[in-house]
Amino acid sequence: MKEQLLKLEERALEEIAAIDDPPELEKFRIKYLGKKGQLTSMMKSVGGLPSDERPKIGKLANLVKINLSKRFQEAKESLFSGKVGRDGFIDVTLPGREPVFGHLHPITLVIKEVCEIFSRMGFRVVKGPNVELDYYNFEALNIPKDHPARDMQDTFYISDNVVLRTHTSPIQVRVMESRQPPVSIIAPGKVYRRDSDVSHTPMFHQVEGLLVDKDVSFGDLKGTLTSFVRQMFGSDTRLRFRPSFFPFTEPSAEVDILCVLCGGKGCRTCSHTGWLEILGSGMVDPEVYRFVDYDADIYSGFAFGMGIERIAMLKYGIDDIQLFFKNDMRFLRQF
Ligand code: 2NM
Repeated sequence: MKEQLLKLEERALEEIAAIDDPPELEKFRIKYLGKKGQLTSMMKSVGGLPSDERPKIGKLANLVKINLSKRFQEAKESLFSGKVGRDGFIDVTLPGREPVFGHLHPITLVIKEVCEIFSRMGFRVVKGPNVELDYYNFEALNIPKDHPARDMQDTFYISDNVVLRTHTSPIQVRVMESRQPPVSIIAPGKVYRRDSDVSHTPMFHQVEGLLVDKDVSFGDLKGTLTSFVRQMFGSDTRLRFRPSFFPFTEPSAEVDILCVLCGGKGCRTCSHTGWLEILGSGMVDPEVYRFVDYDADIYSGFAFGMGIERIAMLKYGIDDIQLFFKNDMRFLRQF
């Protein structure tokens, strides 16, 4: 038995020294160290030896097992280490790297939510060019040549008659120009203004809406926007319509909600008024219809627009607009 064990060890060590690929090494393990392997079988038969031989042979068998196991581990490590990829050996038993799951940016989430609310009310989402003709961005929206918004100080000019759009309204002009009423559209996208301080970024996001048909009234505007605000900010949200002015709507109104921070008592966020402005709106000025060849005696409609960063800040209680543009994972991971 002693002879047999030593022979087996010698044979096994010779074999393992010649092994240079993982399948061969696995065959070796099964052959000698597996459940039905040669060494394992011999160790089982130790129990049947005369009691005076048993301890010595048992001890020897254990030493052989330890030696072969050690050589097996060494061979395994040298076959796999440094060879992953290079020589085509991949240890498929290694745990995989956990994939990092991303998610949509908070601004994208709010744009989606606004568009979904209006989609359910029958509005169709349309997009348009970020680089826009002066005609669509200003002229057709009844914004006169001497209007301050047209100033070089406020608008990024590409050339004399080409600008980075300062709002998404030109999309609505393009749609009206291409088809007669009824239209009900929602226009999301990036807009650009020469403004950069703690509360302004030169690029931000807007969603604007437009509905034109026969017999559309200011009541339709109020009903539609009230429904939107309550879906966006909660069904018990208090809101008010406050007279305002835009060159492209008449009459015009801004919509305020009761301050989400102080509940109307007055605080820094609402400038101690108790109200927060969340969107602008109005009945489309007949002057705009002249440019797009709509008959103002037959059709009427309302339009509205909102800044998405502002809506997102109020909805999530964020006090710094710059956070949306910094790509700080500690901020973004929270949405
Ligand atoms: C606003 C406020 C009020 C508006 C008007 C139009 C168009 F093209 F129909 F004339 N589009 N969007 C509009 C009206 C936008 O944003 C504060």
